[in-house]
Amino acid sequence: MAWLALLLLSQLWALAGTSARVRSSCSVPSGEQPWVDNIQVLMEDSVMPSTLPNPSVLIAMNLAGPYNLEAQEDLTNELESSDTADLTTGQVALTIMALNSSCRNPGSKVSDLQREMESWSPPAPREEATAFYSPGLAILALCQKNSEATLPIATIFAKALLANTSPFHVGTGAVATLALTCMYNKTPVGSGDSYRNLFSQVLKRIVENISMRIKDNGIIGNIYSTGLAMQALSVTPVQPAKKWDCEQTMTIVLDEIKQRKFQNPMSIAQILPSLKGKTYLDVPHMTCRGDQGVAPTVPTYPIPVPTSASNITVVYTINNQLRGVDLLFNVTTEVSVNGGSVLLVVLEEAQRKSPVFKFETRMTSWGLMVSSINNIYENANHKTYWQFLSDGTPLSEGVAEYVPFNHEHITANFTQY
Ligand code: B12
Ligand SMILES: *[C@@H]1O[C@H](CO)[C@@H](O)[C@H](O)[C@H]1NC(C)=O
Ligand SMILES: *[C@@H]1O[C@H](CO)[C@@H](O)[C@H](O)[C@H]1NC(C)=O
Ligand SMILES: *[C@@H]1O[C@H](CO)[C@@H](O)[C@H](O)[C@H]1NC(C)=O
Ligand SMILES: *[C@@H]1O[C@H](CO)[C@@H](O)[C@H](O)[C@H]1NC(C)=O
Ligand SMILES: *[C@@H]1O[C@H](CO)[C@@H](O)[C@H](O)[C@H]1NC(C)=O
Repeated sequence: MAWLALLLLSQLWALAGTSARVRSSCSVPSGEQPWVDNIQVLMEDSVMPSTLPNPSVLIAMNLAGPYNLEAQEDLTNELESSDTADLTTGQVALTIMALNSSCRNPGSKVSDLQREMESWSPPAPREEATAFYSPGLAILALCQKNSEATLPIATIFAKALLANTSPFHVGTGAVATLALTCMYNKTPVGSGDSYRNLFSQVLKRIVENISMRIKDNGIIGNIYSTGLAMQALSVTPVQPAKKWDCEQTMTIVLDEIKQRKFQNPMSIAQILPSLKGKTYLDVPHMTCRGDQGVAPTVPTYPIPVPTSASNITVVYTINNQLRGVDLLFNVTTEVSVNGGSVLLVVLEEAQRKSPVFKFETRMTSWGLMVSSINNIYENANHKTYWQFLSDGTPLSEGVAEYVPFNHEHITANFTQY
């Protein structure tokens, strides 16, 4: 009899699948919950008045239910008083969603963003996929505020995505899925059918591409794109041909949390909603009570800190072969640092030994980014930047986080995206 009930249930699910909102979701086993609390506390404690306010952190803590109400209040106030003129399109979009998640009115920021997107020129077919990341955030934020007014922009966005021929990018695909799912869900059946068809056609392609990036262990893209990809796969109205195993992905994410892969507040901000069964599409539906947040028993999971018994040697090369840039060079050095040091320490040590290795950084939501080496600067207009590689493979973490191993060969290569 049980199988019959199951069959019936699956039939019902199949039926539900034809309507707009399906949610494949899964949850963290209660025994593992302290690990999640642990990184949430870490993220909330990173909120400092001096640093640039991070809207992604506010969204994540509000979706999860904040513990540190003081941090929540401070961050909300800072974001509320931030000036749109100092922010990029993507940052304005995140700020709007963050204020909405804190039950504040984003004020003129919405019309500023709307205006900016009305004069947006979509990326050319051969432009890199990440060029859709911030515009995707913008359409998501505008859709949540006024989907009808966003329809023309979202249509341009969707068509440009269809026409794009550059390699697929999981994080960007995930943001685009959230944006177009919002639009799809809010476009009325009937009069809006041609729009709904366009959105579902694009969603289908993106979701298939995300699905093709699910590894055997459940990671989607890399570990730092998995959080956004989980959000995308759990809201999309079009399911991938190959069913996604949410529990398997959840298991590997929890493993990686235990391996200290989520210590960067921004990485936590992007994974936390999925761990709590939430997505950015939940932002407009938050209920705000005055007295949320039950102060947690602060988790006391001992996270082992790597030992730094002896020094290690790291081979470090800086390389600029980019034509059109005056100063070409290819210099290698060997530096000795304490085992367990982050890559930034290697760069500092190299700089101390020789002025050729002089470097500068700038602060971003993900932490310090290397902006120049040997006086060659990244340039967004030329799409140039310093890429970091280990034995030829690009690193998936920044210099302030990545911990090199003994005799590793790190290269900083000036290149284009
Ligand atoms: C676009 C992008 C880039 C562009 C940014 C420039 C541009 N104008 O497009 C470029 C190609 C330069 C870039 C470089 C790198 N990136 Co990147 N990037 C992204 C992406 C896809 C979107 C960022 C964005 O536009 N956000 C929206 C705006 C509104 O937010 P924002 O905070 O203002 O965005 C800024 C920062 O994100 C910053 N930034 C981008 N990448 C990185 C990486 C690090 C470590 C830092 C500190 C800052 C930083 O540049 C953005 C524009 O100023 C994210 C994906 C994601 N999930 O966030 C990955 C992502 C942030 N990048 C990542 C990585 C690993 C890198 C590199 C370290 C790769 C490498 N091997 O060299 C380098 C940085 C090296 C350095 N010089 O220090 C990882 C970070 C993971 C982690 N735990 O640290 C992410 C999450 C992608 C992934 N899933 O692996 N990146
Ligand atoms: C967030 O925005 C939505 C859409 O504008 C609105 O309906 C909702 O009331 C806002 N939420 C809060 C808590 O202000
Ligand atoms: C996704 O997959 C389709 C094939 O299903 C392919 O044509 C397309 O170029 C891929 N990339 C994007 C961004 O859609
Ligand atoms: C840079 O120098 C190393 C040896 O120091 C060499 O193996 C490598 O091919 C050089 N790379 C370029 C791009 O010239
Ligand atoms: C170990 O590394 C530190 C830098 O972290 C350096 O100052 C010191 O000289 C190194 N010690 C040895 C024995 O190489
Ligand atoms: C380094 O950058 C140059 C210039 O973009 C590029 O041609 C080369 O392939 C890059 N090297 C590596 C190892 O990525």
